[in-house]
Amino acid sequence: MKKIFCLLILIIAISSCSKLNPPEAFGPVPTERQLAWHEMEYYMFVHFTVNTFTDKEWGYGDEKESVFNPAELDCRQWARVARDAGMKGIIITAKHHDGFCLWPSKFTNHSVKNSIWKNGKGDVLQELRSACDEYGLKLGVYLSPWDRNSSFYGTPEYLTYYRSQLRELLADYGDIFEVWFDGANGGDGYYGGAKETRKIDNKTYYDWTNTHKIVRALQPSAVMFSDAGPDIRWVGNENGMGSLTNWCLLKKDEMYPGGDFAKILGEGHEDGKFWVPSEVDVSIRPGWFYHQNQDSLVRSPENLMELYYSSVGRNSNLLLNVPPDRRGLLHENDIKSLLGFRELLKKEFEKDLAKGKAVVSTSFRGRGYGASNVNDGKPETYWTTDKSQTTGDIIVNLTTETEVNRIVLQEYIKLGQRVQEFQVSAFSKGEWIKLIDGTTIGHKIIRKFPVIKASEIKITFSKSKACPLISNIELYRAPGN
Ligand code: FUL
Repeated sequence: MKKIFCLLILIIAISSCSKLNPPEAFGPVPTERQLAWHEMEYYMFVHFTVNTFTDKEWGYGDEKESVFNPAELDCRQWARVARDAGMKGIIITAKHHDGFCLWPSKFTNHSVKNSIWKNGKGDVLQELRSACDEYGLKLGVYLSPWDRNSSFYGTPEYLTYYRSQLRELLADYGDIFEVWFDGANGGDGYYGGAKETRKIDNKTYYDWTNTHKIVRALQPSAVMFSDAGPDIRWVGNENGMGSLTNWCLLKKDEMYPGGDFAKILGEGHEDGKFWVPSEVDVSIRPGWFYHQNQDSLVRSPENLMELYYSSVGRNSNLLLNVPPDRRGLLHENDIKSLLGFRELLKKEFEKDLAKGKAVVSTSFRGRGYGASNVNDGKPETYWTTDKSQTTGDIIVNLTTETEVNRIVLQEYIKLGQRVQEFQVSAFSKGEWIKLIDGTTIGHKIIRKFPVIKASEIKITFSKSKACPLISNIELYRAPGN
């Protein structure tokens, strides 16, 4: 009897695990490295070079190496602050447009090895690598294609120089999660003493295809960022504004770094053939580099919260620049804002009101794809409809009238980005009231609406390229209205 009972339990367990008729991928899908990147959501940009000491944003390339002397440099402080602020990694300007290298590159004299910092024996990249490891952060590198110091810039030899430096960075500093290729290109500069204007053709000069191969070979898990991908795209502005409609898709073969594509970069291409999600890069101060006269202009915790909504809340990652000062430390004002923002964030999303609540849908695909998957806390489960059905409703029953003012929605992007239009409504005082008209979702969106007392929240997926796949829904009552 006991044996039969056990067998029965086993059969029930096996059959409840086996899902029927799983959906197929629709359109482009993210690679493993892109999926890992989506999970990162929020990380630090560090702009640091000779400019920090010359008070410039773009160094001309003729700066004496001796100006670089961060006497109290402490990468552990940067990493500790980043970790405490809730960030998952740090991307550093290993070389900015001035050409000065923060590591002792074998291919130039314009680097830390000729500075007086640590008698020329220092290596900022090495120190940051160790600090990131200690604090559980990932490391990324920015290597400016434009080099105002190099005499090679503008000639074919420059590509060999650039790629040699890239190889050093990718081979000698452990795992790199993102390689950042800037779009600013060509103009006047020192260029080894020539002091002239050098223009290049963005479309052809850099031969990016072959540079990308180096990254793939040396760091297969790294994503590459530029205006046009290949893995991650610029969002099209430096103000921290992601686009409400935001496809992770791009016709990247029609784009090139430094081109005039701001609007397209924000929204992506609905019919794009490649998965190239957007990253929002923005500074905590007016400048990218540290300037003492901007100490009072650091963004407030509340302002950082707005940035979070307009980036992470709009299916983008947030790359927030926090530039170290001349000591080589993050400034006290910046730290205060970052940690203040971290506290606000905790309060904003303190208690998920959808958690543990009954969720129903007008229809679902069958066993394994029910609406209860959207609030089970498991990113691998999702609700979906029949193959032929591209619309559907999900209702979260809050049991009693509850105040709500935020919603988080996530698609199961492993099988593609699908939702084109959705609405959110609340059942309040006996009627349905529409709160939000939305377009795309993707990895994640977070939307605000005025506080409403509701017993039920309905999400209507009214237009989708294929059956919608929703992996997560959260509801919050954030402080304020
Ligand atoms: C731009 C650069 O010109 C700025 O100096 C900064 O590095 C920013 C992130 O990208 O293209």
